[in-house]
Amino acid sequence: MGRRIFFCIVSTIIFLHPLAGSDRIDRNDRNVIWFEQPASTGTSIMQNVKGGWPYDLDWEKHSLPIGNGYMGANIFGRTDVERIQLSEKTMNTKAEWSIGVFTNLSEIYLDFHHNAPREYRRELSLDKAVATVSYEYDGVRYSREYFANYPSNVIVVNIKADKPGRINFLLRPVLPYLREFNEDRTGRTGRVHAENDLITMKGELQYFNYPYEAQIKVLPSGGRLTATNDADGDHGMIQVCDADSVSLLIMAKTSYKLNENVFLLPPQEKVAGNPHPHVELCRQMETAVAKGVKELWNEHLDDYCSLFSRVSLNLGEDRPDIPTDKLRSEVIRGKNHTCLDELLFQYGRYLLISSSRKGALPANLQGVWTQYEISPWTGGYWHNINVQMNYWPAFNTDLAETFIPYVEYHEAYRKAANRIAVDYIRKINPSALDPVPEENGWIVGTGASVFTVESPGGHSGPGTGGFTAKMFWDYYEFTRDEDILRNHTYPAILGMSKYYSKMLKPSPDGFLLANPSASPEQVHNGKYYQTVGCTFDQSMIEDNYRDVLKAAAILKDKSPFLNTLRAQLPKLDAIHIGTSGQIKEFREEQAYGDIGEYQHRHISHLCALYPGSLINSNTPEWLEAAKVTLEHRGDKSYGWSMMHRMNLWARVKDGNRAYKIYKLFQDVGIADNLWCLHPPYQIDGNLGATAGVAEMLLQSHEGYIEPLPALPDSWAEGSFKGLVARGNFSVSASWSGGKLDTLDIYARAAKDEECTVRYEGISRAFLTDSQGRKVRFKTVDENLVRFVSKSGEKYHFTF
Ligand code: FUC
Repeated sequence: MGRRIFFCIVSTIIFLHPLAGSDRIDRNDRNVIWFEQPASTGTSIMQNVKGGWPYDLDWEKHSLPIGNGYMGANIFGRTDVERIQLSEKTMNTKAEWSIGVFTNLSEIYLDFHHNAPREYRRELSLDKAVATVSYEYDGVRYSREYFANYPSNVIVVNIKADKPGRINFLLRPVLPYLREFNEDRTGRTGRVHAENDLITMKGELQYFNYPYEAQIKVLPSGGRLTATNDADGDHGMIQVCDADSVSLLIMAKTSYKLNENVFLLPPQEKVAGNPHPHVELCRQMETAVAKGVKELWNEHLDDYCSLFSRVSLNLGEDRPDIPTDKLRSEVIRGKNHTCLDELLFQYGRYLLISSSRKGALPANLQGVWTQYEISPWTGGYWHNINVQMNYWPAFNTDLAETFIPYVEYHEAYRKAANRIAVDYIRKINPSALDPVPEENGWIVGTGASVFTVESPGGHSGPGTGGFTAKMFWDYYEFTRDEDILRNHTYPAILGMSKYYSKMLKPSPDGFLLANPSASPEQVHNGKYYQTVGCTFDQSMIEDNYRDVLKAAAILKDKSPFLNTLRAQLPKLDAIHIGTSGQIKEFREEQAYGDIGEYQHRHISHLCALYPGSLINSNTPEWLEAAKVTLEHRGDKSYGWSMMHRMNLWARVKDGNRAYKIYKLFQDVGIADNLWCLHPPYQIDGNLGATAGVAEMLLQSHEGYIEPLPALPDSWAEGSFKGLVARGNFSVSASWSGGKLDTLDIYARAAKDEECTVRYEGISRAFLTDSQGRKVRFKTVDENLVRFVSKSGEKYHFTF
């Protein structure tokens, strides 16, 4: 990309107002990812690798992500030419499957030309959600901070120097992947215009026919700004000279608005009529400028820390003073660093908060970050495991609010999903179709984007719907919020059961089976394997029916439809043990591996074990059979699939095996910036890893709270604070020699709840309330006790 050289000077302005700086990061923070060198950026951003995923690039492996749910930025921390790659979640263009694809918005370059700096360090603090860069160059200590403020929807960059008047750089954003509008409708226009202290980037996306805009406001203290544009006015930039410090405020928006029309109307009409984002962006920028950088920082900290600080984990090791890439290489060479276990756990929480906030779209396959024109697998919402895995850590690591974007997304697509349900039932089981469209419920297949949802079929059966509905049940189970149950969970899970109840077909042997049916992406003889009533589909249906009946009992719903579920439930016959002693993936399978790839990445029949709950301690033969399946399937796989296996081993309560897979993931499943590599980068594995650690430390799916259910030998000493158990209990624990020392349970549900706790020998423990008064519990057996927990009370067990 040759840069144009004919500039006309628009303006030069001199600034004197001071910049308020943000707090420094404490170097002893445990939750810091840091490096001694900038991210490399050798690979051109314009390169989209053909014939394979472009997973080998610097962006994926070395840059550090910040985000506020709406926007994401990848920070390279360079001192020569800094690269800030900017994403905005509603930026979509045309992909192979015409469903819309998440696409890069801008590459923002800052030419510093500080070559060969000294004492360089860049880091990402997970405690404060701020990336920093600092180094010495030419006798000056330079530092930069980058944070993504959610309440004001702004990314802030603070650039500082320890001597006045020493900040000089050219701010030069680039709009990538521009192409003329064309017959394939893959066009994208855009221009970058600089005026005074503002750069505006504007353009149109052809396929869905909508505009986008981004603005960068330059706020210097001291020095001069010179805004220039080329003759066409398409390549604006701002030169900063001799400033003491500078802040950049970055904002971006499109005219996309989430509502049912975006899923129902043809591509060109989905967002037609929405206002251009310019006015809203200007208003937002004005508000942010008026607040000032210091207030934006404080606002960011208050907002972010209120979520992130709810959970802490300490696995005993003092964080050694070595950079994260070296820490990881030591782990790969076999040294045990439990601080990396902690860091990766907290990183998932950081990524979820950064990519999933109310009002913005849910976290997609890449969260909220993409450098690509066409993100791998469209950067969409894949419902045969990926999007569900994104939300696995939401509830047990006390981030239930991060699920709200999915709720909003689901409620917007539900009408389209209802139409899919009607078409599906009409096609495969017409006699069961209810004449009232809504009575046929809803269904979502694997593929979905911010513009489309698809029908099940092809490589994945309708279990994708129950898998999705499960998130809604967990949303209630962990919050025990009856408004959530009534207004969000019940409509979602009931609608799913309405669909299922009409698509099941009787089998000759008297069961009710999904037909067609497919265990996600399982391949036999080179083709996706099509069948009837596979374990994935049947178990997701059964789990859904059970959840609906539990919800109906709480809400006192007596509608006759529920009798249909009661009548169908015994005929679902989801789980079977095969001749190898395995949980069968297919009804027609005998020995393990008869059908399908032996070590296929998906292990969908065990969704009944996690995140489902049909296979549990009350079904010991199934639990044993699940282990057999896990053994055959093998540990090593792609990023996210190892993390499903980790959660599954945690559920069968084999902590050492779950930990072995966690270590394997640290070796082959992540990059040095700790992003999960499928490859390519996918956020699901990061979030699955966080869920997995939590599942090893606390479980609650069997009707009781079970601390340390799958503690590996390597975590013999430790403590956690604030993990959540079903019933909305916030749980903290400390242990040594692999045995609990203390257990704290904070009953947060609005109502008093029955609190049941399982732990070896717990009947001999001592229980007090927040006033130190002794609390009597009922001993169910030596290892199981029960008491009524009062809403808002805190309980303390000592052992
Ligand atoms: C599912 C998986 C793939 C990949 C894709 C995005 O189809 O089978 O491995 O993660 O989603």
